[in-house]
Amino acid sequence: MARPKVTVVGAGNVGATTAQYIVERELADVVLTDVVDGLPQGKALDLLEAGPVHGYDCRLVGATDYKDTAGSDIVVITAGLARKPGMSRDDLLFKNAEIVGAVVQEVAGLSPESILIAVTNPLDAMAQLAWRKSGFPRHRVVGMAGILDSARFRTFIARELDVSVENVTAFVLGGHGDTMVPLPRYSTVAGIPITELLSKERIEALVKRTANGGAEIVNLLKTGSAYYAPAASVTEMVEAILRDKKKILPCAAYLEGEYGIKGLFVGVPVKLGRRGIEQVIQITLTPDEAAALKRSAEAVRELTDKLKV
Ligand code: TXD
Repeated sequence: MARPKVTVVGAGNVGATTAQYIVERELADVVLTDVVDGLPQGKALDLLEAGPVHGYDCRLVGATDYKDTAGSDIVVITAGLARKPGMSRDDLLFKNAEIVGAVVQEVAGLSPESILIAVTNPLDAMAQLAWRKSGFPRHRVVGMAGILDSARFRTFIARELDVSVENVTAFVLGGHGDTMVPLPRYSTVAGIPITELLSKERIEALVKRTANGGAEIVNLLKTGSAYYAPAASVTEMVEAILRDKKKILPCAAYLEGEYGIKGLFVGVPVKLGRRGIEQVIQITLTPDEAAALKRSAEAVRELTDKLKV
């Protein structure tokens, strides 16, 4: 059986690391593209040459030309600028909109049945732009953010309680940014809500660190933003789709009334399988949580209004 094909657009930190994780798990053949000639070719060849050592047979191709991407099952879009210290995700809006718009125009025609995974920031607005430009149905365009945000929250909870990260689940709603909405009562350690295990003050501190998790890394790295955990998060989505796992994951999805939000990409729990977003999972929110989600959606709406998408 032919292996699935995944295109990763943008051979920078997140894109190249995503390509690496995909082939290391033998999920798909990968086409890595970028505008900088030599970069995707060099990284793809280098990764291909790690195959004999790691023991994967996946093919990797690097290209600056989109024709190699034709017929992809999934297209991951990481092309764009990343944050530098002092920049917000929203500062990237117009430049990255130009880049993502051009990328989608190229890939949508060549892979008309593909599922698009948007990664470029500001995430929710870029996912919405990708959806509009592609003309794809809403279940085939999804944004990566919530898995990363909840992975950060899970890390901090596990460290705080000195338990395995495997025991910790976390629930994060909302846009990818300072207004994200972690839900402590649905975040658990071996099924026990963290509200039973940690004081309100400690939970608030961990929530705050989660919301600032991206900036914490940017301030340390100084010349770029996080990429290992982001790439791992994208890879989990790729796996859920290609292996039809029907996994419930927090992702940016286009809402048509779910959670009282209409016509906007916002982070919610979705079921990811071979058809893409197979279901938006709805839960009842407390009035405070609903208000926080509304505020988060308004912050996303401001950006999509600016882009007129
Ligand atoms: O949670 C999330 N969604 C995110 C998002 C987590 C981490 C990073 N996030 C965002 O992803 C970040 O704010 C950026 O907007 C993107 C990519 O981040 P990365 O860290 O990979 O940035 P790099 O290393 O600068 O790589 C970007 C690459 C670089 O090689 C450029 O040459 C290329 O994108 N690029 C393009 N490729 C193809 N086509 C076009 N037009 C193009 N323009 C730039």
